[in-house]
Amino acid sequence: MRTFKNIIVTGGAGFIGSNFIRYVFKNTDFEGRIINLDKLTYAGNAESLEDVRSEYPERYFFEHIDICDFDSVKDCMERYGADCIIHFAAESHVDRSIHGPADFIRTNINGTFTLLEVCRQVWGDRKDVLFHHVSTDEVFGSLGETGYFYETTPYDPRSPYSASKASSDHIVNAYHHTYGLNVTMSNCTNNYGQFQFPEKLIPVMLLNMLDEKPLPVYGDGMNIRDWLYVTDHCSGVWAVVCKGRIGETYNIGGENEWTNISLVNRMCEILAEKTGKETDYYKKLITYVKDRPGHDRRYAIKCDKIKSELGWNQSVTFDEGLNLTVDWYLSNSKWVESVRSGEYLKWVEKNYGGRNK
Ligand code: NAD
Ligand code: TDX
Repeated sequence: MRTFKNIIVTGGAGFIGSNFIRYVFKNTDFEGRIINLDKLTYAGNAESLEDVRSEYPERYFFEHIDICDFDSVKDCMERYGADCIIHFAAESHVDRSIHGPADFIRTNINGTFTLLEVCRQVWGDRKDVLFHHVSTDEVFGSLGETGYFYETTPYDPRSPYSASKASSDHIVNAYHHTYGLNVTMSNCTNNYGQFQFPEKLIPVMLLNMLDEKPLPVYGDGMNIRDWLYVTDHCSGVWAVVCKGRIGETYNIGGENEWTNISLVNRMCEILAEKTGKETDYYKKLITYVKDRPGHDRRYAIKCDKIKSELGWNQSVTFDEGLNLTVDWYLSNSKWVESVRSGEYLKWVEKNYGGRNK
């Protein structure tokens, strides 16, 4: 079991990173400090961790830094004496990568490379340190009706997003094999839960239902995704960080496949139960729209390795997770509005000196 004193979490103001930081403080026996290193792009919202900031003022720190900025990352690592980096920061939305791939290449590839270079310089040959890289099942490509992605499945990325993540995975592995850097990696399926930016399927659908707007289902709605509740991803990452074998990759999955259209229908039912409206009131909003170019048909992951080696398991069922998620969005309309309107940028300006420009 590895222990660390000063962990840098990159992308800690994003959806999974913010849930991860909260998870580690509240659900593990970690006693050290966490430094949230984030550029605060449109997807980052430091306010998502306001509860953590006020509960752990001596142990939680925020650094407004771009992972592509070598000098600032190096200074941050040295100032805090970081002995672990858990790397979530990325451009993460496939649709955006189709419309504008440049940021994906810059952050996901050059940013990961920059972090690794800093680690190599600052850590040298130290073996009491760890670089954990958070990646995705999308690097494996697209499945037909049968089969699964294993850790050994050859990479076959097909969108600018997945190609940039695949590239970063290879660079991480290269730093392990070539320079002996202590690394671990995890590749996870689709996450959902609180604080997810309203550009991904579940929050888009939910917020459109509430606003009585069309529910845009791409193509024939029969694309399949494997869904995992975000805190189950967090516990998986933490298990790999603490116990995973150095140089190894672990798949993390929900074992919970849904076609997009069945999922949207299920969300209509859940919301109708909560609002007292007829299910059809929401279902009539479903609108089939033009498909995403190169839309991967099916993702499904086998995660036996993390289960048998590290004792990890999912703990939240899909119905529980969807109910928790819907309840959270219903009672956090202020967060939703601030993210949608850019109001949180004003908050950042007030709290972090207006550097989020
Ligand atoms: P997100 O888009 O919600 O958050 C990304 C965070 O990274 C934001 O806080 C943003 O400000 C920050 N960031 C972006 N560019 C940066 C830069 N240059 N320097 C510093 N910070 C920067 O993403 P997410 O959904 O939380 O995903 C986190 C990680 O998990 C990503 O690496 C993603 O590839 C991976 N992943 C996501 C999912 C999913 O379903 N969302 C599934 C598997 C893996
Ligand atoms: O409005 C929509 N309508 C729709 O039909 C949106 C936003 C999505 N979709 C479809 C496309 C996908 O088949 O729903 C599915 C899920 O789409 P996204 O939420 O955009 O996720 P996906 O493209 O599967 O990628 C996600 O999972 C893997 C994350 O965004 C990635 O960061 C992660 O690596």
